[in-house]
Amino acid sequence: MTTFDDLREIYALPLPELLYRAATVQRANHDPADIQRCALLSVKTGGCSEDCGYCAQSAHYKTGVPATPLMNLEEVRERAEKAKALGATRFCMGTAWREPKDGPQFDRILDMVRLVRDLDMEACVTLGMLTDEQARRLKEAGLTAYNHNLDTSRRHYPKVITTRTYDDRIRTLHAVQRANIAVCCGGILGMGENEEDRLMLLAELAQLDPPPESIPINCLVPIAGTPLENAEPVDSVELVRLVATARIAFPKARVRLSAGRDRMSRELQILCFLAGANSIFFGDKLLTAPNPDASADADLFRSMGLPLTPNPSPLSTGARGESVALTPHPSPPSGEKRATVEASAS
Ligand code: SAM
Ligand code: DTB
Ligand code: SF4
Repeated sequence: MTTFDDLREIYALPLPELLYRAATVQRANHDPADIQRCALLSVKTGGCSEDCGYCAQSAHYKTGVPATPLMNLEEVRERAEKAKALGATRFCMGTAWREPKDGPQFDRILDMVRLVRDLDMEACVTLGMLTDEQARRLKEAGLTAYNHNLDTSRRHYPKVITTRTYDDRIRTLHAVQRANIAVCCGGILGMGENEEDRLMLLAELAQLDPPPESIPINCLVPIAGTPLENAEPVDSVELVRLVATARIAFPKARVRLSAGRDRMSRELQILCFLAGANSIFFGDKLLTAPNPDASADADLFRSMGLPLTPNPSPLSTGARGESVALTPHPSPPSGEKRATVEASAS
């Protein structure tokens, strides 16, 4: 198992060596042209009882995000079909809940999972804390992965969230694993933690058995009205180092470059992909915050010379193991386009 000391050693390598090792691990375990695109939908927004210091949806802060009821199935179906047509291979749904209550709302979530699976996409949900029985029912509905982030190190956690503990989070991760659902678990950079805290988070992830199937690395999207509204942006090279370290420590995982891409240059995002990130959220909105829009991401992929198909080579597989190709390959980038230096989104 990778320890904190191992991680620190990897992280501190000279950057060219670190990137070389990360790219080597990447190529040994993945098709380097395969960057998964996941769609994200907030199926129940706002009014959450937790006090997560980064979150637009906490009822503890005045963020201007109104609480809305749980979406109906038809709306979710429409969004999922659209996402699939745009090339998403995973559909992720989030709720602003501390935990789901059993009853009609949880039953509707199960139906949402079924409808996404029936569209042949991977289904992921993030609903807060779960019981063993809820995890079992999600598995039965066909859930591919459960997203539940540890967010930061154990020691930094109480500075960000007071309404639940680190061990509460770990208990849910274990319930998910007992139900044989893949774990999607990562964190947020830029919440006042230092580089050691970030490595401590990776060390916690390394203790999960099996290790997470996917690791979202979010950069804080500062939300006006939350305690972290004025947090400093994350240093770009620190982000790249962390992505590369995660790639080396978790060779098989999808390392997902998650929130915060709309404030990253195209070049920084590309550096993260070279460092081993192989998944993004796409669509112009995350849960409540902005994300690069479809045309910015089309530019990003075009500039890398990567096709916009969900599975660009026979090495990659679709939601249920089969190869799928939904859209034609784009034409290769023009020389003029490649020479342009510009920020990717905004
Ligand atoms: N309520 C559930 C929970 O907390 O587990 C699920 C929804 S919650 C919004 C999903 C994840 O989004 C959080 O665990 C956090 O890591 C991430 N997140 C929330 N607000 C964010 C922000 N402003 N910037 C970056 N990531 C954020
Ligand atoms: C994750 O790690 N990042 C996504 C997803 N899992 C659910 C959420 C990002 C939220 C960004 C802030 C917002 O949209 O409110
Ligand atoms: Fe609620 Fe999740 Fe936001 Fe925390 S991160 S306030 S639990 S929606």
